[in-house]
Amino acid sequence: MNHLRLVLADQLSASLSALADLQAGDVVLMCEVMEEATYVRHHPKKIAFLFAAMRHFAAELTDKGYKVRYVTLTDPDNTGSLTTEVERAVKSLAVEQVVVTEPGEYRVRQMMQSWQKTLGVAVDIRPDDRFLSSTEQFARWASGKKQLRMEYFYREMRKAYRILIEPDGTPTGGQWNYDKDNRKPPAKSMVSPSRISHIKSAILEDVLKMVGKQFSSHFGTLEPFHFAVTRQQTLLELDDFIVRILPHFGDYQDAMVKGEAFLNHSLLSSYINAGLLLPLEICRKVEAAYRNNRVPLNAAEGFIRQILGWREYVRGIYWLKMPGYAELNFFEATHPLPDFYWGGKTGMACIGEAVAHTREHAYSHHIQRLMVTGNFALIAGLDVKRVQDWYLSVYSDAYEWVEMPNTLGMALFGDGGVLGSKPYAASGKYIDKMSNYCAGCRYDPQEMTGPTACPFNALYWDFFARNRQKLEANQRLPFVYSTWDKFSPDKQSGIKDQARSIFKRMDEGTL
Ligand code: FAD
Ligand code: DLZ
Ligand code: SF4
Repeated sequence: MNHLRLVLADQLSASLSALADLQAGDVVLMCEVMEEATYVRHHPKKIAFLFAAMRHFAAELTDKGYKVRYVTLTDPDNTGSLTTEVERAVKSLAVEQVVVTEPGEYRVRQMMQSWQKTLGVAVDIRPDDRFLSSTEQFARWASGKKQLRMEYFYREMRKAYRILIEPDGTPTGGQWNYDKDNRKPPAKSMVSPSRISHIKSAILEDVLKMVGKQFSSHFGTLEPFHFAVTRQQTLLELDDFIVRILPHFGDYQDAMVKGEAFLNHSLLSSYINAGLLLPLEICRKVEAAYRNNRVPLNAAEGFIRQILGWREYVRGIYWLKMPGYAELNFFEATHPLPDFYWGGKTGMACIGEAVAHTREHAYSHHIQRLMVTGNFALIAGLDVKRVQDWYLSVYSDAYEWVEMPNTLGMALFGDGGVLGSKPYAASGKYIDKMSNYCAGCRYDPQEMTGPTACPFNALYWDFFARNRQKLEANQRLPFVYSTWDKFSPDKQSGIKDQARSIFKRMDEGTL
């Protein structure tokens, strides 16, 4: 029986379940399709990264002797969608069964689940065992719990995989979490460590030319292009990160520095999410580096927590809560997305910086995503769907399973507390402490009202005042409302007037 094995752009792993038991006569199908490249207007760097990595992966399979049907975007016969390309292949190859690995997006799973009926062919949807917690295991962990806190899930994962666990079952170093040693403000004159670069292959050059022509109207610059596009190249980046950059990862995890997009972050998320690197191999290598005294414990544990903890946890939440999760909007936030998210002019140096990094690299680091663009969207009440579309399209690592819980849940508190116990709202003072942005800004983080007051300050208080009914009972916000109530009526109305003026300037494009 001949099988058609579909491999999606984010399934580029030799160990993929859809490729297990590959037999002579089977065909691997990979297709670049316009529908996937434009259902949100992805950053050109993300499209080029995925198409080049797909082409390399296909070439590696061909070299190993497998039959691959690779459909390029500009192939005149390309019908433009995953469904119609699977249909075309099923018909022309007289296939009896389609084998796939479950996709990372609910939308794509719905699509796959319809194929058996609409295409009249058996479809075998296999679990994605590259993740370390299956959707069933996560559901079991979540079952009966009032609160689904990442920290407790993470401890279970550490025990299950015996990562940073001593033979007697206790956490290495005696603690589960070393965050008290992490998250320092930026050191003076901090710069990003250098990164290794790769020689561009002919495959990559072709893709860059094609993407440059086809997607020039999408937000973001295509070149210079710095991504690794083969497993070999991503392994080089991983090893280089562990040796040179990881030792200071924890210390400056939350720091933000003008002109420095990467600092000590790994830049590995796009590779992990596309399947070029596997989460378990990364955690094992990082643990080995700690045990060989090459990386301190706070850095190793902090990094492993991101991958073994946060990454698996957000994926668990996504599949546990979908499809209803996508419809949540706890604060009924509907304000249109201001132009400055798309590179329009703004005097807010922090936003300008985060958006510039995003445009140039299809990347900004976690704290910029959470505490700058995310925090602004939260306290300004920006439309949750538009904000999610923005995050999904502009970052090279974005797929709905990871983007949605992070944006809707973590940054916007749009799920009302499924993922976080309180909104990550912050005033300009937090950004001033963790960055050197404010010194070069038109606004002053110390001022609450007036034309040069930092917009984050009044919006912060206005957000809590506006949403008092929904937040007052939250046990983790004890001081917010008592502080607000201590403000004089004049101060309160001054803040509200300031917030109104900020919204007006935002809508006029002069903020
Ligand atoms: P590092 O800081 O080096 O972290 C190491 C790794 O840990 C990352 O590569 C990633 O695999 C994992 N990780 C860290 N934090 C998270 C997290 N919160 N959720 C899942 N994995 C995590 N991450 C994505 O991969 N795709 C997204 O679409 C995405 N959207 C986000 C949207 C918002 C609003 C926020 C606040 C965060 C988002 N994140 C997303 C999480 C995080 O910001 C990125 O994983 C990280 O910035 C990627 O850069 P890095 O590889 O240098 O990460
Ligand atoms: C993100 C993306 C893009 C830009 N293009 C393709 C494509 O042409 N072919 C493909 O198989 N997948 C693509 N993807 C990824 C999918 O849109 C989707 O996000 C994931 O496969 C869900 O797991
Ligand atoms: Fe951002 Fe406010 Fe600082 Fe300006 S003053 S950089 S707007 S936090």
